[in-house]
Amino acid sequence: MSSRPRYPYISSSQITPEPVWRARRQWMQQMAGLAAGTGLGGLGAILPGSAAADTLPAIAGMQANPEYAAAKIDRKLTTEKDVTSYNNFYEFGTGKGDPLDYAGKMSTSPWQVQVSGEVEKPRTFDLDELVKLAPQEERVYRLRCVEAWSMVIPWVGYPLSALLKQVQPTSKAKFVQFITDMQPEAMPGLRDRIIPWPYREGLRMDEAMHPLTLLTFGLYGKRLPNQNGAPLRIIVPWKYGFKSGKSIVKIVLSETMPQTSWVAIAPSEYGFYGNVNPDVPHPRWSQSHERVIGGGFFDPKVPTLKFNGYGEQVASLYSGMDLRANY
Ligand SMILES: Nc1nc2c(c(=O)[nH]1)N[C@H]1C(S)=C(S)[C@@H](COP(=O)(O)O)O[C@H]1N2
Ligand SMILES: [Mo]
Repeated sequence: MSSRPRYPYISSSQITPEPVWRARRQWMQQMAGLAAGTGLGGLGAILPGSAAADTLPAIAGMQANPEYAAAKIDRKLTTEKDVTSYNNFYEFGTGKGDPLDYAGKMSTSPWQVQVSGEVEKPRTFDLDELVKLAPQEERVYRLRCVEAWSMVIPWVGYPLSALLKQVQPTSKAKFVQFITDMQPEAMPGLRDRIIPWPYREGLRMDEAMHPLTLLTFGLYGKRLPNQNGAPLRIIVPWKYGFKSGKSIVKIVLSETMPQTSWVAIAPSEYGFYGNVNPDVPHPRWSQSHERVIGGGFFDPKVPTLKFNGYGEQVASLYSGMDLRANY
């Protein structure tokens, strides 16, 4: 994250404009269909290249929710190739290509998630049980990252609130912490002490319960590839990428603000909130503009939007807060 990407630009030879265009067009058609009241299948059913074996059935059958999906996406979807080959997952190394090269060895089945802390009903869920909690929704979001680059990714998942409601947070629950798995045999990055492992992230309770905060199982209608955080991760679309922990095994609710990895390492650079904000530069780079992954070397950067463009939905969570002090 703080280290320079090894190959910061995707060369134009890696871009496949036609499939991008096709995916976007099909997405728009799906949106139009839904707006017209037709219940179409999920992305998994319509996007090209969705290998049936990789499709997560209960998720792929979900329907898109036009309220959250189409309106904010005024850019092309990032190609599946870029989404799955240009990653941050330091357990597998700090290079953007390391997760693709090394995450294949991570074991993702069986998988359980333990939910504990300030809850009335602490419980350990099997992955299948979590998939079954899914309401009929599927959404597309932008993900932005601290390096001031961005992608538009058709994530597949459902609001984290559906899971949190199952365990009944106590009145003391003010924060939620997400803890990533540790598999020393499969994760060469754990030998480097860049992060006090395991990777930990967190949200305030109201952020975690916000309908835009997604418990994510897939992308492009398929199960998450390991490098993107299989078998489940968090996506918080109005925050920088580091807030979205991958390959989560524990969720802990607490009364006090939990420790998070990046705040522990570099508190002056990364705050607990991590809200996308063009007015608050990172100490080592501006956040006013972002490079769109998949564009050409000479494509101009585009202006970054406050809260990643989701201000209408989330700004009220921070009313009265100084977002410069609480970065
Ligand atoms: N466990 C874990 N989760 C993580 C990271 C990590 O290194 N380890 N990197 C974060 C950062 S800095 C970013 S930008 C996003 C990248 O997600 P993506 O590779 O799916 O785009 O994952 C976040 N979640
Ligand atoms: Mo990041």
